[in-house]
Amino acid sequence: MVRFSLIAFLKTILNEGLIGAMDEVGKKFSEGELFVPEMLMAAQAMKGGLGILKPLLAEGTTESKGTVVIGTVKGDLHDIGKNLVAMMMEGAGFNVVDLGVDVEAAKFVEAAQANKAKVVALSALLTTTMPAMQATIDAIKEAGLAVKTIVGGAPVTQAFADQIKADGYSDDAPGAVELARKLIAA
Ligand code: B12
Repeated sequence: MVRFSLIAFLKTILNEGLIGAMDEVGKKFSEGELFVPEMLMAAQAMKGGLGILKPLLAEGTTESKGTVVIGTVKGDLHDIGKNLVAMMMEGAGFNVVDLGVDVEAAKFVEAAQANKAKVVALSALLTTTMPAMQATIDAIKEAGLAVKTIVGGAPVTQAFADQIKADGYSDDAPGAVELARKLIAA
């Protein structure tokens, strides 16, 4: 009971405090009211907040549910959403191999092979880097890996995920965890 309410509390901090504030920053950037330095400051604050939440969310999980390789695709430096997905995956008991940002397709393939990953999770925040998701999924299929691919990030949609033949899409981090669970069980 206590654990349940702690998780609900952490989710409120995440969704209403951290992510809500970041949405506001994005809106103000679009409207020309904030600029890249302010976005960077907001990103630093978000990272600090996530650093505090991460150990609390991971508490109490023991047995690994399998390995998830995650990264932001080639050309893209945004990592807040990716970090959030990684953190929630860890919290849910997955072993997470985080390749960071600006990750080449070949690196995803290599890491998935080396770590016997069950899921490869790709993040992209720019419309210009969405094609790198397609290139990565193509490379994974060409390598013949028995791994499920999931995609996400603000510009990504279910239709785009279907188009590039990803196994799954979610618009948020808890959804990403659910997807990974379902795909592994299937
Ligand atoms: C912070 C930020 C930055 C920071 C990034 C810092 C960092 N360490 O990440 C900095 C300042 C570096 C930056 C740079 C740029 N940015 Co920027 N940035 C943002 C901003 C404000 C917030 C992004 C964010 O972190 N959101 C919060 C997280 C939690 O949300 P999220 O990433 O969407 O993730 C959630 C879901 O999408 C999902 N998810 C994410 N990944 C995955 C993966 C999987 C597998 C799954 C299932 C789900 C999933 O779960 C997450 C949690 O719920 C957005 C605006 C916005 N509101 O999106 C612009 C935005 C993405 N940036 C934009 C732009 C244009 C740029 C620059 C080109 C600016 C410039 N002129 O230099 C550069 C690009 C640099 C590069 N090559 O990548 C545009 C993109 C426009 C477009 N359509 O392509 C946006 C939309 C701003 C705007 N309104 O114009 N940016």
